[in-house]
Order: sequence, then structure tokens, then C-alpha cells
Amino acid sequence: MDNWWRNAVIYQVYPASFQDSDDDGIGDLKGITSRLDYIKKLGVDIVWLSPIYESPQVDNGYDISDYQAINPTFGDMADFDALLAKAHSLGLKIMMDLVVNHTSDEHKWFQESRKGKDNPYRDYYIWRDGKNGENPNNWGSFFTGPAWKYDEETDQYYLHLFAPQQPDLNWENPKMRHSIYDMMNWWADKGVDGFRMDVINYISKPKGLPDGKKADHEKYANPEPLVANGHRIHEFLQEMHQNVMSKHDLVTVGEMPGVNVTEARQYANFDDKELNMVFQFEHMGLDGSDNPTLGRWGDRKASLKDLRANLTKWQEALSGTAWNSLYWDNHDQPRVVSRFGDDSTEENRVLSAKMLATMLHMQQGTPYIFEGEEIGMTNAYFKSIDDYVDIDSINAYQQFVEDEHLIDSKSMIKYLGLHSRDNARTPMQWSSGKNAGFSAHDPWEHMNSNYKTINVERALADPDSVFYYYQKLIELRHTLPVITDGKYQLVAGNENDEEVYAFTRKNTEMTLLVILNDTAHDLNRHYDAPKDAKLLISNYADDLGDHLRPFEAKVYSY
Ligand code: TEU
Repeated sequence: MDNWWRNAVIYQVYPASFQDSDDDGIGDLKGITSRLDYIKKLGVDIVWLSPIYESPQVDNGYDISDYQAINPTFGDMADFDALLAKAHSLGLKIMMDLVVNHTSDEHKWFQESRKGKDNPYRDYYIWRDGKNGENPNNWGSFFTGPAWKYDEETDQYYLHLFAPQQPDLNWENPKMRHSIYDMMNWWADKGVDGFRMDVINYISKPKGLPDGKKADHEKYANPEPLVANGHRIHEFLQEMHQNVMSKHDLVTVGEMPGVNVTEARQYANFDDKELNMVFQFEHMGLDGSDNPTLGRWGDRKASLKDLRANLTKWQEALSGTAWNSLYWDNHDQPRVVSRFGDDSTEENRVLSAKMLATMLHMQQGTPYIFEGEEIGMTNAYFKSIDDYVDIDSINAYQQFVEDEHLIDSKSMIKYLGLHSRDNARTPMQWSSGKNAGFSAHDPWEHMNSNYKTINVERALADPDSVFYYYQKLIELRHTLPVITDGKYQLVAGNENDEEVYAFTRKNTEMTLLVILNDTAHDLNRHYDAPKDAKLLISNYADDLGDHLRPFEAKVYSY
């Protein structure tokens, strides 16, 4: 239980949207370096950089064409070295995004691979013959359409679980695997402190690549049940650990759609054979549509009951065995205050952002903060499909509205406003000045129109801001061991409460009682805390005991 990252807090930077230093409308490394003092002020320990590598940017850098070069719009390797040095001088660690389920189709390995069946790089990717002139199997891509692309050159198809420009690497090939480990060691030798591993539980594909299950009206099967947590995944991660992680002091987190607690206990086990922690997705799947074909494209809200049951399940199942990562937001998710909170008034935005922060930061695990979350940035709610730039949003609109007529355009615009990845990717709101101080140039992605009210400048000037609340939560984690090691327990009888979430954290020295009003109204609840219990943190200036005000969050210690 003594690893340094266990009481750390991680801040995610989405490079294109953080800070532009050369006024081309796209954020860059120099921009990030210039804002490291701000990140340090928040009090976090580690900065996770979404991909900064050379990439044609079909999927905003998750399509890498050279793992050992910097994308020119972000700067060059000297800029990276300067960023790393400045971060280290401030006591901040740097976690890199590692995207090794697939590369870009412009990566030299793929360029070679497609040249011929006997090319030394052929088996770096997954090539198959068609079946009667059709795709090798019925898998669909996560970005709509089939997961296979025909390549005339050799009359075969290659697998791409994401965009056609993101061919999947063949992890069955030991040479390919060792090329990845060499690359990881190269970065570790350079001094980076960890890796966030993109869809890492998808790398082991099932033997024979069998068809997936699909409903009759669906064209393609969702491959996730077949590719997630595949039969060789633990072997591959253990091999990676032996070749890379065991040789350096690194923090690792695996992004794992479709992971359950049983698998997570093995991936992130204290025996330290694979990864330090995983990003699970279950709490991100509680809202959306009731129609499985539409997935998250709906407007059903998550209930407190479901959310609490899920968070509690993960707290309990990993306790004492493995380590949780805690997150609400990232570059793929809508803004938490718009999703699980209330952004309809300024007052409720601030209160609910703090309440949700308390809910997450008082749990056991390593918390992640996505840029802008710490000032309570909201969804952008763009009004037209032309405002969207994310491939996932554009393709979903195309499929469900234009091609299949499953949803009308007005509804889909509403659902995009609730769930599009673009909601997270609007530029960071630094000030009320032009383009929120992000860039003098019009940004690559529209600003959220509320930047004059919600921005860093205002947050830093207001002692009651969401920013200082996050700062306090982080400081508490760093000073009170109970937040890291205390046992989580729901308050008896709380499991069916539809309005309030209450839990305790307890170690041998201290107990914390966390009380969260998840509604926009006043209510009463009685919880037993000793008379001399101290109010550790709250989003209200005073304490009315059993009377809870809208979105009131409070933590007692005793
Ligand atoms: O995300 C994996 C993933 O689960 C998403 O692609 C998800 O399917 C999508 O956001 C719809 O919810 C990772 C990255 O975080 C994402 O940005 C990349 O697009 C994707 O992998 C491919 O690299």
C-alpha cells in the first residue's frame, strides 16, 4: 500500500484544447508548459497528456503515425523536453497516453504491411481473406460501419475496431509486441513517469475471429464482448510489465471499456504483475438511450440509486485487493456538471460541481480531473451538426439520422448536446477575453459560449469558486491517510435513498462521514455523528445539521 501514486491526483490535459502559444487556433506544448504553474496551484501530482505524437489527427491524435515524434502542430521534441523539465522542477510527474491497440494507417509499419503478404511488417496488423466477397466477419467499428477495410493491393481486408485510418495491431506477433516495449522503454528512459493505456483490454483478439451476436435489424455486431478482456490479455500485460514496468518507476492505468470487477481485480491487483489501476466504464453507461442500438444517444438521466450502487460495487469489490481509479470526465465524456449535476442556474452549477467533486474525491482510489472540470466547465450544447468536429459524433449523426432514419435531426442534436465528445473538447476557458484567452486565432473547435462567466480568471479571484474547492479536496487527500486507505462503507439504510448519498471512510485513526444531497431542493436527514465531529469540508458556509440545502455536500471527521 505504499506506492507513491496511491495518494496522488491526476490532471488530464487535452493538448489541442488547453493553451495555444503560437496563435494558430490549436493548443500546443509550449502552451501547456506556460500553464504548468496553474496546474501546480491546483495541487495535483501528475499530468496526463492525451496523445501529442505525430498523427494525421483523424481521431485527434489517437491515430499515431510515429510514436517517437511530436505532432508538428504541438511543437517538437525540444518543446517536449522543456515541458518535462519544467514539470519535474515543479514536482509534477508526466503520464503519456499510450495508444497501442492500433496505429494510424500512415504509420510506417502499416505502410510496409500493406505492400505485400511477404513484407516483414505484414503480421504487425490483422489481415484476412474475405468470405464470398464480403468482410471476413460481421464486426462493426465503434465509429459506425464495418470493422474491416478491403485493400486492393493484396486482395485482403484489415481489421480496424475504430476508424478505417486506425488499423488494429496484431498482438499475436511477438516481434510487434517487442517493438512496442522498446518504444515504451525509450519514453521511460527519457524520464516520463507513466502511461495511460488506450483501450488496452482490446489487444487480445479471439481465436478465429468469430462472428459476434447481432439483432436482425442491425448490420454489424458490436465486437466488444469478443475483443474485451481476450484470452491472452493477462499474458500480454504481464509480458509488458516484465519488459517495461519492472524496469522503471512508472504509474500505469489501463482504459478498459467492458471491464468488470473480477477482471479489474486481476489487472490492478496489489501483486503488481500487470497495471496499477484501470478505468472502468460502468458508471459511464448508466444514462443514454433505452434502445441498445442507440447506446448513449438518448436523454435518460442516471438515477442516484444506480450511480451509488455502481460506485459502491467498485469500492467494495476492489477493497484490499486492487486499486480503483476515480473519474467523472475525460476527453470522451460529457461534462460532469451537465451530466450528473445541474447547470441550469449559476448557483446550482457551482453547488452541484462541488457536490460531485466531494462524491468522487472522498472515495478510495486515484482521482482524475479533466481540464476545466476544476472550474465547473459545462457541456457546449452546440445547436447544429455543423458545429461538431468529432468523428464519433459526425458518424453517429450520419448513421442514425441520415442513413437509417432512426432519430430525427432535432432529437439527435439534443443527444449530441448531452453526450458528444466535443462537449469535453471545447477550449479551456482562461479568461473573459477574446476566445477565453485560449488563442488569438479562432480555435479549431468552437468555444463554449459561456466563457465570459465560467473561466479561470474569475475562479481564481473568487475564494468560493469550484477551483478552490477542488484544491481543498486535493489537499485533504494529501494530508489525511484515511482518504487513501480508509475502508468505504455505505451508511446503513442509504442504499434506497433517492435523494441523498451517505457513506463513511474509516481507518484505525479516523472516520469520515460524507453526506451528499443530490437534489436541487431542501430536505432533512439524520445521520449519527459524535457531537465533537469536525466539519472537514462543505459547499455551504455554515452547517444546519439535519437540514440539507440544495446540493449540499459535507464531510465530518471524528
Ligand atoms: O476510447 C475508447 C472508447 O471507449 C471510446 O472510443 C468510445 O467508444 C467512444 O468514446 C464512444 O463512447 C479511446 C480514446 O479515449 C478515444 O478518444 C479514442 O477515440 C479511442 O480510444 C480510439 O483510440
